[in-house]
Amino acid sequence: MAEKIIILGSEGQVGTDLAASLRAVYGKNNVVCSDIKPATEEKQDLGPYEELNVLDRNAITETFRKHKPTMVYHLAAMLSATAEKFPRKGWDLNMEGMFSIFDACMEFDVKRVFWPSSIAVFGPNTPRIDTPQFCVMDPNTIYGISKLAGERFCEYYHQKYGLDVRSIRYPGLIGWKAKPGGGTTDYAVDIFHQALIQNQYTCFLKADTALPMMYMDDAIKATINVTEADSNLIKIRSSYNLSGMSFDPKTLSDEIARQRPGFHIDYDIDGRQQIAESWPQSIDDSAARNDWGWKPDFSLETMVSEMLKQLSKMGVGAN
Ligand code: AKB
Repeated sequence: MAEKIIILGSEGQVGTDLAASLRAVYGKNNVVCSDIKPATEEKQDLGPYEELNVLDRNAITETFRKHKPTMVYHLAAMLSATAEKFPRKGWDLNMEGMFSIFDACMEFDVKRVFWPSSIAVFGPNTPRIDTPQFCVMDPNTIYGISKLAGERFCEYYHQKYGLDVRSIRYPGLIGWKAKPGGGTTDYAVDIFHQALIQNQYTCFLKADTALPMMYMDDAIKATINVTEADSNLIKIRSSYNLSGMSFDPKTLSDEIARQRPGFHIDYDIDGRQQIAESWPQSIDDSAARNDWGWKPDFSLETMVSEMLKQLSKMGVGAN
């Protein structure tokens, strides 16, 4: 049977890249994009698009009835920094959104569901270097708490109801097609825009705050690979640790300056520093490597060169 895919949250940072990749593989009409943002002619030219609020169960039922998806990627969520500003809204969107999509997947017999978790599930008492797959998890942000609860429900829905949910813990993601919104790791995308615009960036995290990061192409590869892997290979039904690279703002800015002489970084630390300090610095992803063959392609050097190249092509910093 031909696959029919629905992406919830397709206008976000991951959704934008994922939609393009899935449409290239499955054909544009077999990938339905949906987001709370209104439809535009431009979006509809790229393929089917539904304006959809993941908290609106009736609208979700209608959309699933209309498109009969075989696979669902549920990406709609509020990220760490924004959820700290709007805790109740963050909790409701992240949890209720997940329940409404999982329930619709059960009702319409969806074959597979992808739901992203995050390094935010870890907390101040988690080992911060090479963070193990299984360890103390005591997140102290609303986003992290909702992601950890979500992971438990992924496993629960799989064990109790047989829903085939797959999940990975995204590190900070760096891509050029869309900007992130409201995360603690957003500096690692903004820095490239500012490097091209004014060869200078003011960072909201301290110079030596190392965090796990990943180039978007690797994140999309992992997302599609874990969702399409044979069911018997998916041994962890909560969420897989995933690693690409780890760096701090100083190391990233040194590499940008190497590739773009004259670039310099300043620091003006804000509340996101506290969130970053509760997260791991690097991740042990051996379970993902062993179970479904995960392997990243991009290093710090190749990621920086791709980001500068692609954003320049888009005209960022021109004139
Ligand atoms: C955030 O910073 O909130 C996200 C994440 C690590 O999940 N990028």
